[in-house]
Amino acid sequence: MKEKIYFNHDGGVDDLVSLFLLLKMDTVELTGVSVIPADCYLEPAMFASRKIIDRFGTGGLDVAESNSRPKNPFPKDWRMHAFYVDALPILNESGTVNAPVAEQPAHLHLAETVLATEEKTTLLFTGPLTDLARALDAAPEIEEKIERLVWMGGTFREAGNVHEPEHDGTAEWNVFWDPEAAARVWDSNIKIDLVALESTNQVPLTLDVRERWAKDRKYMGVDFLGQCYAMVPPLVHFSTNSTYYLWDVLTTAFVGNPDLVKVQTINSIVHTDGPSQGRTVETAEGRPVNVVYDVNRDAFFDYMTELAKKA
Ligand code: AGV
Ligand code: CA
Repeated sequence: MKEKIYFNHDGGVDDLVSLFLLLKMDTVELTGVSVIPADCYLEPAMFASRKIIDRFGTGGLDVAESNSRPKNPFPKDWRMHAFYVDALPILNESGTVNAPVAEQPAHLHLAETVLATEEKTTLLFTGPLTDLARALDAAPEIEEKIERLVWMGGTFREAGNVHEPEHDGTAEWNVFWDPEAAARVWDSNIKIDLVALESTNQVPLTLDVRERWAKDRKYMGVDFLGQCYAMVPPLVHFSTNSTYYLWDVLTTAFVGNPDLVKVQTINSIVHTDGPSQGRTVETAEGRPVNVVYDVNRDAFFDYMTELAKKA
């Protein structure tokens, strides 16, 4: 039987590519999609999501809008990316947008979808955890219907990827945007699989990957990958604040093919205040999380490119 997946994302290039790849996996069934305006603006990210579902899906999915708010907002330049994906000709050829907008806000849509699904649901989150924290407060009974949470977030390395005033650089952005939400989920009994910077650092966007997608652009889905990853800066000489990694796509690929990675269980807490807010720290008193700390890089890029060829 196919694994039931509910996907909450925040409209970045790799979030939207993740949605596309999920629609191409025959081992999973998407039960719901929602969008949180964290690393995106909501309107273009909603349109892009609905158009990706129309173009690459088989129908039957609506998309819910989050009304969650940040503690620490994302930089505007990064949030603009959703406008570029939404404008791609490949998503606008039909001139129509069919996938409906859900009536409920994302956190209630999540709760309703999980309760309405007979089997337990795997939650896939590639942005902050705010909608899950709010869903748990609004409908605590969902907890026992959640198989596990797979989240792109956190790191146990010294260096995170937040480079902001008043912060010490130890956090990963999806935790930093709303540290309390992560702490709320840590407080639950949900099983957590964390795709942390340890593994995502091993899959930067590089020029050889772009060249590979360019060579195979005769496949519509591979052309779509190439167009999307033309919008963001690759790793060339050294990593900068804006260098792009395949953070969320690795997280999504882990759901479809867990053999790509290595996992280790770590007890951890989340810092919610001060200059280290959003930092995930290993400590014996913490709760267990399964950390994806290593990936077979070549097998990962092969896997996602082969999925794209099915489009
Ligand atoms: O921290 C990684 C998360 C992922 O969910 N996001 C991007 C991915 O969607 C935030 C982020 C960190 N560095 C970034 C980010 C960058 N250089 N550009 C855009 N987003
Ligand atoms: Ca994201």
